[in-house]
Amino acid sequence: MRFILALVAAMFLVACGSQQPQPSEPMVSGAWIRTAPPTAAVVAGYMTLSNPTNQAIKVIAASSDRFERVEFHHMRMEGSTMVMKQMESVDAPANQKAVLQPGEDHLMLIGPAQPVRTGERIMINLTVALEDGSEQQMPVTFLVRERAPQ
Ligand SMILES: [Cu+2]
Repeated sequence: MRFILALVAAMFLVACGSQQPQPSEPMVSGAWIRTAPPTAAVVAGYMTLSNPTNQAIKVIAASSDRFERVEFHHMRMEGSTMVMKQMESVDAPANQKAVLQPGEDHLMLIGPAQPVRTGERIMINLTVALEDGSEQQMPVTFLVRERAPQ
């Protein structure tokens, strides 16, 4: 009896698996913007860009109605000082991820039209360049929150 149940469970898993194929498109998950004081001139955005394809992809531009400008920044310690440097793109090699997270790479969202508020959802449009030279637009909803999603 136990064996039959296990077999049924296995068949069920197989059936579910075939209905939900692996994502074959680049995808963004866990997109969020850190809550900032109303006077903040810049805020930071974070996300994970998954690239399940066999070609490298790069986010080469980002824009949003809510901000004057969106840049890609890399953050690191120089001695005891935290230094931010602008990056040309966010790169996800074939079958890998690009992770933007606090203390490291991030989207620098410059000049908010209005202050960002906890719980608010903000759309940022990413321009993704594929290895073959084609580009695609990827609109991503960022959730404004106080800390990183678990
Ligand atoms: Cu920055």
